[in-house]
Amino acid sequence: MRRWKGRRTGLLLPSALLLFWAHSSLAWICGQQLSASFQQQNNVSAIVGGNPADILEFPWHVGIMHHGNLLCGGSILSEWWVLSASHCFDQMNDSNLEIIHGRDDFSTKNVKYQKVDKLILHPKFDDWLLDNDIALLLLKSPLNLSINGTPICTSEVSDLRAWKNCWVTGWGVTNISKVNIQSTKLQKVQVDLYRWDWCTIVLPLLTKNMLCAGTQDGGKDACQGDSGGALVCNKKRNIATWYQVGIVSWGMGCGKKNLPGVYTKVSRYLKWISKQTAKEGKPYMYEQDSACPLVLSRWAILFLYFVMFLLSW
Ligand code: 4AZ
Repeated sequence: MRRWKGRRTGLLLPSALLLFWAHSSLAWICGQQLSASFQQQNNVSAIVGGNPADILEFPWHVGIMHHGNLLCGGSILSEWWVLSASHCFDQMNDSNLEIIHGRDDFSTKNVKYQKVDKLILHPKFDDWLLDNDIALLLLKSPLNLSINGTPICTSEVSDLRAWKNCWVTGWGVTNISKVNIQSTKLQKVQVDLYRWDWCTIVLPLLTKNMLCAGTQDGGKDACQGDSGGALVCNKKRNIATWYQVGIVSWGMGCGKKNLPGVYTKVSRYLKWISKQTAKEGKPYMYEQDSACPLVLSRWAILFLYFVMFLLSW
């Protein structure tokens, strides 16, 4: 009995340290959404057919500002890096670019700003086809990662059938008939990923670096101003973690039936991202498609609390 008591006390300290590490690391572990409130509300029409979103649901979403105006959306990849679309920055240098993060309403006073140090556009970006529509933004100082500023995960998985529960967010146009009206409150909408072969029938200019997503009846879509924002999904075999599958890129109008929105296919660019980020001395590592990814979810934390409870009892 006494031996068990001694062992128990010996286990208590490592467990407490593990718990402390787990809690503090949750902020930088990617794709974790600490609010479990992906609710459907059907009373407001926005992003085009969406609903208001809480930043705790999409803590990786950022806005990219140019001279104080909202230019595009983006997503946090790490404390140093933001992912967005190349076409947002056509013929623009990196001066006067800033990101806003940590808020779902960018009209509120305490929005957090962070200056951009370097803009990296894809060298093969085609501004006519919008092929290779991807850009990396290196920040001047690192982000303070927290529950309302969390990186999104990326993965090598290229088969779209591996994904479920896909959402797109943005501060873009909410009503196609009022193209100048952008939303100051972040909007979210759920969309389905479509097979590339089907997409090319309705959108013949699609390249292999693009994917298309929408809904059967139309009416739900990203729109002007949402560009650069993330299309995120869960893996069918891991619904606790969010991955960025696409970047809002283009479309023929917004929310039209049988004309889905077009997104840059992120899995085609993971090696490019790794190379660019390493070159700048701030390497970003994406998830290899291993059979057993390390997922430190809130369930793991709860389990650790349970172990602590048993040990201290
Ligand atoms: C745009 O102009 C834009 N419906 C973005 C997405 C879509 C259309 C236009 C998709 O930024």
